[in-house]
Amino acid sequence: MMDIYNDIVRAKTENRKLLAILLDPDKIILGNLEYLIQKINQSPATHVFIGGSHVQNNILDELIVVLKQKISLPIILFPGNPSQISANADAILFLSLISGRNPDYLIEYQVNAVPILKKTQLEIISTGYMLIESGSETAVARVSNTKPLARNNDDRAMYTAQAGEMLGHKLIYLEAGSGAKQAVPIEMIKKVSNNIEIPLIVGGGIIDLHGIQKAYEAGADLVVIGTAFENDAEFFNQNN
Ligand code: 1GP
Repeated sequence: MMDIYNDIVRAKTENRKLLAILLDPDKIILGNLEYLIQKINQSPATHVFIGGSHVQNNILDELIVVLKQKISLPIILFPGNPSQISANADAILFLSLISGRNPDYLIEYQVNAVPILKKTQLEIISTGYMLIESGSETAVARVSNTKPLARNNDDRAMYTAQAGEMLGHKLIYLEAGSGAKQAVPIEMIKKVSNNIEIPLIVGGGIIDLHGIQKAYEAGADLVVIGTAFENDAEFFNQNN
Protein backbone atom coordinates (compact mmCIF):
# COMPACT_ATOMS: atom_id res chain seq x y z
CA MET A 1 0.00 0.00 0.00
CA MET A 2 1.47 3.33 -1.04
CA ASP A 3 1.61 6.22 1.41
CA ILE A 4 1.83 8.96 -1.13
CA TYR A 5 1.23 12.02 1.00
CA ASN A 6 3.67 11.02 3.72
CA ASP A 7 6.26 10.29 1.04
CA ILE A 8 5.81 13.85 -0.27
CA VAL A 9 6.22 15.26 3.23
CA ARG A 10 9.31 13.11 3.77
CA ALA A 11 10.80 14.35 0.49
CA LYS A 12 10.19 17.94 1.56
CA THR A 13 11.88 17.31 4.91
CA GLU A 14 14.87 15.80 3.14
CA ASN A 15 14.87 18.56 0.48
CA ARG A 16 14.40 15.97 -2.26
CA LYS A 17 12.58 17.74 -5.08
CA LEU A 18 9.69 15.98 -6.81
CA LEU A 19 8.45 16.10 -10.38
CA ALA A 20 5.07 15.15 -11.81
CA ILE A 21 4.29 14.57 -15.46
CA LEU A 22 0.70 15.59 -16.14
CA LEU A 23 -1.12 13.47 -18.71
CA ASP A 24 -4.36 14.72 -20.21
CA PRO A 25 -6.26 11.60 -21.38
CA ASP A 26 -8.03 13.68 -24.04
CA LYS A 27 -4.75 14.46 -25.70
CA ILE A 28 -3.21 11.00 -25.55
CA ILE A 29 -3.20 8.99 -28.73
CA LEU A 30 -3.47 5.40 -27.55
CA GLY A 31 -1.26 4.24 -30.44
CA ASN A 32 1.58 6.34 -28.98
CA LEU A 33 1.13 5.12 -25.44
CA GLU A 34 4.01 2.62 -25.44
CA TYR A 35 6.42 5.35 -26.55
CA LEU A 36 5.05 7.76 -23.94
CA ILE A 37 5.39 5.14 -21.20
CA GLN A 38 8.98 4.49 -22.22
CA LYS A 39 9.74 8.22 -22.05
CA ILE A 40 8.09 8.56 -18.64
CA ASN A 41 10.14 5.63 -17.34
CA GLN A 42 13.34 7.25 -18.65
CA SER A 43 12.46 10.66 -17.19
CA PRO A 44 13.24 12.02 -13.71
CA ALA A 45 9.50 12.07 -12.88
CA THR A 46 8.53 10.90 -9.41
CA HIS A 47 4.74 11.05 -9.94
CA VAL A 48 2.21 10.90 -12.75
CA PHE A 49 -0.80 13.22 -12.56
CA ILE A 50 -3.86 12.51 -14.70
CA GLY A 51 -6.42 15.14 -15.53
CA GLY A 52 -7.87 17.46 -18.09
CA SER A 53 -10.83 19.65 -18.80
CA HIS A 54 -13.16 17.25 -20.64
CA VAL A 55 -11.99 13.76 -19.71
CA GLN A 56 -14.37 10.83 -20.24
CA ASN A 57 -14.31 8.30 -17.43
CA ASN A 58 -14.12 5.19 -19.65
CA ILE A 59 -10.93 6.42 -21.34
CA LEU A 60 -9.52 7.29 -17.94
CA ASP A 61 -10.05 3.80 -16.47
CA GLU A 62 -8.48 2.08 -19.43
CA LEU A 63 -5.52 4.44 -19.56
CA ILE A 64 -4.73 4.05 -15.86
CA VAL A 65 -4.88 0.25 -16.05
CA VAL A 66 -2.27 0.28 -18.81
CA LEU A 67 -0.09 2.87 -17.05
CA LYS A 68 -0.13 0.91 -13.81
CA GLN A 69 1.07 -2.22 -15.56
CA LYS A 70 4.09 -0.46 -16.98
CA ILE A 71 4.99 2.44 -14.69
CA SER A 72 5.86 2.02 -11.04
CA LEU A 73 5.36 5.70 -10.12
CA PRO A 74 2.31 6.74 -8.09
CA ILE A 75 -0.62 7.64 -10.38
CA ILE A 76 -2.52 10.58 -8.95
CA LEU A 77 -5.83 11.94 -10.22
CA PHE A 78 -5.93 15.67 -10.79
CA PRO A 79 -9.62 16.02 -11.65
CA GLY A 80 -11.55 18.95 -13.10
CA ASN A 81 -14.85 17.55 -11.85
CA PRO A 82 -16.31 14.43 -10.16
CA SER A 83 -16.71 12.55 -13.45
CA GLN A 84 -12.93 12.29 -13.61
CA ILE A 85 -12.49 9.82 -10.79
CA SER A 86 -11.11 6.36 -11.42
CA ALA A 87 -10.74 3.75 -8.70
CA ASN A 88 -7.74 2.39 -10.59
CA ALA A 89 -5.47 5.28 -9.61
CA ASP A 90 -3.45 5.39 -6.39
CA ALA A 91 -4.54 8.77 -5.04
CA ILE A 92 -6.53 11.88 -5.82
CA LEU A 93 -5.70 15.52 -5.29
CA PHE A 94 -8.99 16.50 -3.65
CA LEU A 95 -8.93 20.07 -4.86
CA SER A 96 -10.70 23.14 -3.58
CA LEU A 97 -10.20 26.20 -5.79
CA ILE A 98 -9.43 28.58 -2.92
CA SER A 99 -8.30 31.46 -5.14
CA GLY A 100 -11.78 31.64 -6.68
CA ARG A 101 -15.22 32.50 -5.39
CA ASN A 102 -17.27 29.93 -7.23
CA PRO A 103 -19.01 27.71 -4.63
CA ASP A 104 -19.17 24.80 -7.07
CA TYR A 105 -15.36 24.57 -7.11
CA LEU A 106 -14.98 25.42 -3.44
CA ILE A 107 -17.33 22.73 -2.06
CA GLU A 108 -20.20 21.57 -4.32
CA TYR A 109 -18.16 19.23 -6.55
CA GLN A 110 -16.38 17.86 -3.50
CA VAL A 111 -19.74 16.96 -1.91
CA ASN A 112 -20.84 15.30 -5.15
CA ALA A 113 -17.60 13.34 -5.33
CA VAL A 114 -17.98 11.75 -1.89
CA PRO A 115 -20.34 8.87 -2.83
CA ILE A 116 -17.95 7.97 -5.65
CA LEU A 117 -14.82 8.25 -3.51
CA LYS A 118 -16.33 6.18 -0.70
CA LYS A 119 -16.45 3.20 -3.08
CA THR A 120 -12.74 3.45 -3.86
CA GLN A 121 -9.50 2.84 -2.00
CA LEU A 122 -7.97 6.05 -3.34
CA GLU A 123 -5.71 7.97 -1.00
CA ILE A 124 -7.40 11.34 -0.68
CA ILE A 125 -5.06 14.31 -0.48
CA SER A 126 -6.80 17.56 0.38
CA THR A 127 -5.28 20.31 -1.76
CA GLY A 128 -5.78 24.08 -1.72
CA TYR A 129 -5.65 24.95 -5.42
CA MET A 130 -4.72 28.52 -6.33
CA LEU A 131 -4.96 29.91 -9.82
CA ILE A 132 -2.53 32.75 -10.55
CA GLU A 133 -2.93 35.21 -13.41
CA SER A 134 -0.64 34.25 -16.28
CA GLY A 135 -0.98 36.69 -19.14
CA SER A 136 -4.19 35.49 -20.77
CA GLU A 137 -7.30 33.53 -19.82
CA THR A 138 -6.56 29.84 -19.21
CA ALA A 139 -8.87 26.84 -19.53
CA VAL A 140 -9.03 26.53 -15.71
CA ALA A 141 -10.22 30.12 -15.35
CA ARG A 142 -12.77 29.69 -18.15
CA VAL A 143 -14.13 26.33 -16.99
CA SER A 144 -14.22 27.27 -13.30
CA ASN A 145 -15.54 30.74 -14.08
CA THR A 146 -13.22 32.27 -11.49
CA LYS A 147 -10.77 35.12 -11.49
CA PRO A 148 -7.13 34.20 -10.91
CA LEU A 149 -5.12 35.96 -8.20
CA ALA A 150 -3.08 38.94 -9.38
CA ARG A 151 0.54 38.11 -10.28
CA ASN A 152 1.92 41.06 -8.36
CA ASN A 153 0.12 40.56 -5.06
CA ASP A 154 2.38 38.15 -3.17
CA ASP A 155 0.75 38.98 0.17
CA ARG A 156 -2.70 38.02 -1.09
CA ALA A 157 -1.29 34.75 -2.44
CA MET A 158 0.47 34.09 0.88
CA TYR A 159 -2.68 34.75 2.94
CA THR A 160 -4.73 32.57 0.62
CA ALA A 161 -2.23 29.72 0.98
CA GLN A 162 -2.10 30.21 4.75
CA ALA A 163 -5.91 30.17 4.94
CA GLY A 164 -5.83 26.91 2.98
CA GLU A 165 -3.32 25.49 5.42
CA MET A 166 -5.37 26.64 8.43
CA LEU A 167 -8.46 25.04 6.90
CA GLY A 168 -6.58 21.75 6.90
CA HIS A 169 -5.44 21.35 3.31
CA LYS A 170 -2.40 19.09 3.12
CA LEU A 171 -0.89 20.60 -0.02
CA ILE A 172 -0.98 23.97 -1.72
CA TYR A 173 -0.91 24.00 -5.54
CA LEU A 174 0.14 27.26 -7.21
CA GLU A 175 -1.22 27.01 -10.74
CA ALA A 176 -0.65 29.33 -13.70
CA GLY A 177 -2.89 27.13 -15.87
CA SER A 178 -1.97 24.51 -18.42
CA GLY A 179 -0.11 26.06 -21.34
CA ALA A 180 0.08 29.40 -19.53
CA LYS A 181 2.02 32.19 -21.22
CA GLN A 182 3.75 33.03 -17.95
CA ALA A 183 4.56 30.63 -15.12
CA VAL A 184 3.88 31.50 -11.47
CA PRO A 185 6.24 34.38 -10.52
CA ILE A 186 9.37 33.28 -8.66
CA GLU A 187 8.86 35.90 -5.95
CA MET A 188 5.37 34.55 -5.27
CA ILE A 189 6.68 30.97 -4.98
CA LYS A 190 9.26 32.21 -2.47
CA LYS A 191 6.74 34.17 -0.45
CA VAL A 192 4.26 31.31 -0.25
CA SER A 193 6.78 28.53 0.39
CA ASN A 194 8.50 30.54 3.14
CA ASN A 195 5.24 31.04 4.95
CA ILE A 196 3.54 27.64 4.94
CA GLU A 197 4.60 24.34 6.47
CA ILE A 198 2.84 21.99 4.07
CA PRO A 199 4.37 20.94 0.74
CA LEU A 200 4.01 23.28 -2.23
CA ILE A 201 3.19 22.19 -5.79
CA VAL A 202 3.89 24.59 -8.66
CA GLY A 203 2.74 24.15 -12.26
CA GLY A 204 1.55 25.79 -15.42
CA GLY A 205 3.59 27.37 -18.22
CA ILE A 206 6.95 25.85 -17.26
CA ILE A 207 8.59 25.10 -20.58
CA ASP A 208 12.23 24.27 -19.89
CA LEU A 209 14.51 22.59 -17.37
CA HIS A 210 15.74 25.98 -16.22
CA GLY A 211 12.14 26.91 -15.30
CA ILE A 212 11.85 23.75 -13.22
CA GLN A 213 15.14 24.53 -11.46
CA LYS A 214 14.08 28.10 -10.71
CA ALA A 215 10.79 26.92 -9.21
CA TYR A 216 12.68 24.43 -7.00
CA GLU A 217 15.14 27.08 -5.85
CA ALA A 218 12.25 29.39 -4.99
CA GLY A 219 10.76 26.69 -2.75
CA ALA A 220 8.52 24.48 -4.87
CA ASP A 221 8.55 20.93 -3.48
CA LEU A 222 6.91 19.37 -6.52
CA VAL A 223 6.82 20.80 -10.05
CA VAL A 224 4.22 19.73 -12.61
CA ILE A 225 5.06 19.52 -16.33
CA GLY A 226 2.21 18.93 -18.77
CA THR A 227 2.28 20.75 -22.10
CA ALA A 228 6.07 20.75 -22.57
CA PHE A 229 6.23 16.94 -22.24
CA GLU A 230 3.07 16.53 -24.30
CA ASN A 231 4.66 18.54 -27.12
CA ASP A 232 8.01 16.80 -26.89
CA ALA A 233 8.50 13.50 -25.08
CA GLU A 234 12.29 14.12 -25.32
CA PHE A 235 11.82 17.21 -23.11
CA PHE A 236 13.82 15.83 -20.20
CA ASN A 237 16.74 14.81 -22.43
CA GLN A 238 17.46 18.29 -23.65
CA ASN A 239 20.04 20.71 -22.39
CA ASN A 240 17.61 23.55 -21.97
C1 1GP B 1 -1.58 22.30 -15.36
O1 1GP B 1 0.12 22.78 -13.80
C2 1GP B 1 -0.24 21.94 -14.83
O2 1GP B 1 -2.57 22.06 -14.43
C3 1GP B 1 0.79 21.85 -15.93
O3 1GP B 1 0.76 22.96 -16.78
O4 1GP B 1 0.62 22.07 -19.09
O5 1GP B 1 1.57 24.33 -18.68
O6 1GP B 1 2.83 22.28 -18.01
P1 1GP B 1 1.50 22.90 -18.22
